[in-house]
Amino acid sequence: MRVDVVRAIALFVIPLALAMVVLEIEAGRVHASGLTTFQITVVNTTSPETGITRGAYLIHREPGAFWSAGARANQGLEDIAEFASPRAALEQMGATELERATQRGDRMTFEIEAAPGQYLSTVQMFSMTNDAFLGLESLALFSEAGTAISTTIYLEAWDAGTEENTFAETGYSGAATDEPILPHPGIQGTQAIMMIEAYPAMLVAPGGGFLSWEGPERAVEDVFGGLSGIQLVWHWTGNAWEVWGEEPAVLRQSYTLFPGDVLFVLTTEFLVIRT
Ligand SMILES: [Ca+2]
Ligand SMILES: [Ca+2]
Repeated sequence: MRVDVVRAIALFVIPLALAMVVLEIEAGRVHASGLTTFQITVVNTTSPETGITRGAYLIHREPGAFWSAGARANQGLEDIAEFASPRAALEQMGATELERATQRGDRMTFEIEAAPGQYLSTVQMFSMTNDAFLGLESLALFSEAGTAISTTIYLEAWDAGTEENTFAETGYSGAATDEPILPHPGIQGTQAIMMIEAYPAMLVAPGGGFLSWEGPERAVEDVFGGLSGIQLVWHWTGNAWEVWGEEPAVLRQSYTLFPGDVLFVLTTEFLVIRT
């Protein structure tokens, strides 16, 4: 039985691969819709231990759009670095809020969607400092060939250059300064680990095809909701095919997809399945 399944998968995967090659030709259109999901996890490894507050991330096309080493801080960065307020970054730059990771060992996870040519930048404040921040600066999310990148980044502390570093003597508000963004002189070494996992979209040609789920754990409703053309979805349980639904309404019930799950999808339309 298992051999038959493998053979059947091979018969469908080869035509699917050809379909993907054709689709690559239309890469501009496909990529413009932002088909790659990235799951990003930040782990607090601060030393000495402190909190990483809420902040913001920005997906952008120009390197340095949020911040860059050696430049002056904009309002979005300054407000996060000084008092953990992402409001200016959200309102003036179109950034998105990030959650906190309060103690060493705490982790926070968020997801983004991005297209080739886009960069990711993040900013979060260090508790118990004047204007120290944890940040990722303009990470290219794709190779020049357009392949989504999974990677691990070791983040260090930066000085926003907008306040004197006098926290131990005078408290949260240091005197204003006008200095460039530089590595923080008082907080050295890795302060957080950021793991970035790319989950590109999957494609099924009209007629149908097998799908090996490569995304994170997901409710089927979130994956298939909004797609049209689906006639039938079967799920391989390990020794038999189980019918999951004959129409999208059924698929919007309580099934969950796990990494490695194999599906067979019968469809009348070309499906772009976002992970
Ligand atoms: Ca400073
Ligand atoms: Ca200030």
